[in-house]
Amino acid sequence: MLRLHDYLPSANGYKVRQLLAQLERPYERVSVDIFSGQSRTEDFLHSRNPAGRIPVLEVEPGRFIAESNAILCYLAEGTPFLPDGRFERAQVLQWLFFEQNLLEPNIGTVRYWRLTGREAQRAEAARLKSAQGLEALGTLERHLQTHRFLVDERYTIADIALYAYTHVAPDGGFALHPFPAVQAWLERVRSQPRHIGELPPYTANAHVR
Ligand SMILES: N[C@@H](CCC(=O)N[C@@H](CS)C(=O)NCC(=O)O)C(=O)O
Repeated sequence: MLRLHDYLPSANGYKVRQLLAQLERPYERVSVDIFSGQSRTEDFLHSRNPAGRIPVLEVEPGRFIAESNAILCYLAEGTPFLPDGRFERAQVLQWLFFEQNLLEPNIGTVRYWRLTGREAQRAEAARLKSAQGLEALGTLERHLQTHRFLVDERYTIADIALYAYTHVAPDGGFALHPFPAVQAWLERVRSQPRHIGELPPYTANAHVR
């Protein structure tokens, strides 16, 4: 049985839960309280993920994969969520790398800082990341003006990965009304069978006191 080491409010974890639900793959969820340091213990760092982060998928006892988008690729192999063609697969990777390089570190981080009381201490960094997050939304908008889904006109793990932080961007102060094609795409993603719905809010211990 697959085991997912996870923190429910994590949008990176949400991506994996979303794909597992759509694949109808049973799994055991192992809760990791990242704000009490459970992903930074010696055991976690040495046996699960040397980077000290979730999500981590345990594919069989003692074999672990970290990085949400690597986990998506592993699970989607041989399914309609990852195209077979070399070109289409590279396009999926294009969007997965874009997500990790330009979307999650900007939109995800500003949202996290804002929702957990960390933004005021990092005002200048937040301003820069907000500008870069808007640029990432502009990139998505440009592509989605002429495409129903990110790759090959069908729903793939690229859509799952990009949806995770884009649908909660307003929590980070990113208004979505200037991006109508993005909004329409979010709706198309939400209407896919077995969509798992909302991302749970941060736990109380995520907030700085
Ligand atoms: N690039 C990684 C990012 C993982 C990540 O940043 N996870 C956060 C939760 S969203 C975490 O575990 N943070 C705990 C820590 O840094 O101690 C991925 O896509 O999985």
